Amino acid sequence: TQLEQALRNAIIADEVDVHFQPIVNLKTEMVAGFEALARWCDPDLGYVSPAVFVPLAEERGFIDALSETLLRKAAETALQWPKELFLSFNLSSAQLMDPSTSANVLAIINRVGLDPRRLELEITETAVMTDADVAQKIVTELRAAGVRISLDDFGTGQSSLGRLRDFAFDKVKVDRAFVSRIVADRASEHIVKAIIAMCDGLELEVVAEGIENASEASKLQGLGCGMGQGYFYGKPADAVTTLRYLAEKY
Ligand code: G
Ligand code: G
Ligand code: MN
Ligand code: NA
Repeated sequence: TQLEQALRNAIIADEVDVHFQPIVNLKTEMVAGFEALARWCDPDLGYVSPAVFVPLAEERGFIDALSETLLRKAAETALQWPKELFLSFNLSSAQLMDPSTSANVLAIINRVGLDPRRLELEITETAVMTDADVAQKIVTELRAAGVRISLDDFGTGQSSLGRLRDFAFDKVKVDRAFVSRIVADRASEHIVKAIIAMCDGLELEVVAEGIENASEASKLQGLGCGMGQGYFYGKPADAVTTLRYLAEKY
């Protein structure tokens, strides 16, 4: 298709970009790290969402090429940040079914010179479910190298608490569907409260996603949520804007 060809060309021409969204420590409100988010604007097709082109690359079998470009760019940018900030990068489900993913990821950051302990990989429950044995092996190899693993979009879709027990995660990202209702809806508040308590017990860090205003932020602070992310703290921004943001904060 036209879209597929345009995307293939954009990868070769190095035109797919990476933006960065801050993830903050909710107690100090200091930036702890950034999530890398792919951005692509084609001259003819205009802005295309990663929710469209990531699945397309998976389907057509070139997610490795796309992801390699994105991770390389993201890691190069992360080297310009203060050393303690982490880089959080999304892995797609197809990558969690491919046993060579762990070696590929480690080779890329090694080439760039990013310490694996500064890298976090976000994976979804759906991805883990497809082939749990392969996913488990990939995650074990990455964690052995010091990379941390986050469970993305927690609480929606195919949530299973058994997965938290059986699978080695470091962090849980609470889906923004809960956060966006946390002020108005008691049920959402109770659910988030329970997730935080459970994660405390399991020694997992918690990130609340999609915080858009001060009342959501203070509610989550009151519940003892460790970390937060959302438009209230910063929208995804390009590498240069991100550096400027850091310069103002530090
Ligand atoms: O940034 P935005 O809300 O448009 O992202 C839409 C979806 O695309 C989200 O689910 C996000 O996780 C996913 N996404 C964004 N960047 C990447 C990426 O680099 N790799 C993968 N696999 N998914 C990404
Ligand atoms: O699936 P994943 O959680 O990786 O998707 C992250 C997406 O959420 C990004 O595309 C980002 O643009 C979007 N996002 C980040 N913060 C907010 C927010 O505060 N509100 C909304 N509506 N979307 C957000
Ligand atoms: Mn994510
Ligand atoms: Na998410």
